[in-house]
Amino acid sequence: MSDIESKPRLKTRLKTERPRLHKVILLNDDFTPRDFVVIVLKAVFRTTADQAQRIMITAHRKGSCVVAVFTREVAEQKATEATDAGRQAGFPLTFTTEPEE
Ligand code: TYC
Repeated sequence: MSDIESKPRLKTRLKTERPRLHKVILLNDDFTPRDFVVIVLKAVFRTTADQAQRIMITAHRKGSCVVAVFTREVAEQKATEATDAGRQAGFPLTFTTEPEE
């Protein structure tokens, strides 16, 4: 018998678990203009001007800020789209994702 053989699972899943949500995180840098960060937040994450301003200023002061939470696919898609918008304009603006606890 193989050493790695495991007992058959007896429990059947009765409930479908909700997918884990992933945070999109905005990282500060020294080069991207503040106004550009606000434009990207409004366009990609559909925030109001006021929310975008607060998120940008928090990342600027603290180094990073959670923008929003989504399913993994949507979080990765939006982080990529927002990071690409920065690259296209020649800025090092970066958005990352991480799973929620
Ligand atoms: N720190 C940038 C500046 O002073 C502005 C900025 C804010 C850039 C937030 C990125 O996530 C960021 N021009």
